Amino acid sequence: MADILEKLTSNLYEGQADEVADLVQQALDQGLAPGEVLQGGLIAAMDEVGRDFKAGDLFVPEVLIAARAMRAGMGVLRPLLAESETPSVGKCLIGTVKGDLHDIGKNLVKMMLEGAGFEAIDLGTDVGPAAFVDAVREHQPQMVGMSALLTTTMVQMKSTVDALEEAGLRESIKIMIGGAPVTQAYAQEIGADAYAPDAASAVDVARELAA
Ligand code: B1M
Repeated sequence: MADILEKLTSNLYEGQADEVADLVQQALDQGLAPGEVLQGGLIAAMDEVGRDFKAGDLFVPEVLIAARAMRAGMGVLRPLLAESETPSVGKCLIGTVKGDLHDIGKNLVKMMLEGAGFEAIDLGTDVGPAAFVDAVREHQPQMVGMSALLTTTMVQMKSTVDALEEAGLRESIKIMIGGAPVTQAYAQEIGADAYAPDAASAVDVARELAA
């Protein structure tokens, strides 16, 4: 049993999407529960990817390839997890703010969050404050993540925090922000709960916020 999870972890780390999907099925056929395959195989591997990315031993393309393999594995697991009602670690909305079309970093954060067991709802790019507010009402997440890559659009993060406050939703959610021009000081200045400098740190921060 441990063998198959080890194989799964190493194949995911290497980004072998087809093998990962096969190994997930094999693990299930051997009698492992979907939640065990998720935690001990897929999430364990993405944790390792996150650690190595943070340490500078892996780069963006490798992380994206591993995340694609993660999605292949999740394709097999998702219907079973829904059936067995394995709880997600938390629900997170994520989007790139209004006026900003950069989404590579945001997508990476989303994939890493999913890799860590979060349900991540992607609002896409160019997401205005009103759209964040509507989505919070609709999905009732524990967390909202905003990404901005332009100094001219990061101000939209403040507008969104204000809009959530005005809508009476601020207390029900945690807000994490990130993106190249964003800093911890800026997060404090605009009243966000947290800042993460990269996708792997975003997972650590999300875990803290969800705790
Ligand atoms: Co644009 N662009 N771009 N661009 N672009 C930058 C950001 C820029 C720094 C380039 C430069 O001039 N040196 C500059 C911004 C300058 C500034 O404001 N200070 C810039 C500019 C000016 C522009 C345009 C205005 C150019 C123009 O048209 N004149 C224009 C704006 C369009 C718009 O958004 N309205 C524009 C357009 C584009 C493309 C469309 C061509 C393309 C985007 C494609 C896409 O995303 N689908 C693009 C790209 C690719 C870049 C660079 C080269 C790379 C960005 C990237 O993807 N990095 C960028 C220069 C650079 O950064 N070297 C640049 C890789 C990615 C993995 O990193 O996004 O930082 P990053 O995400 C990291 C962290 O920041 C963090 O985790 C991620 C992974 O570790 N993170 C979060 C991100 N979001 C997070 C959220 C979190 C937590 C962590 O919590 C929720």
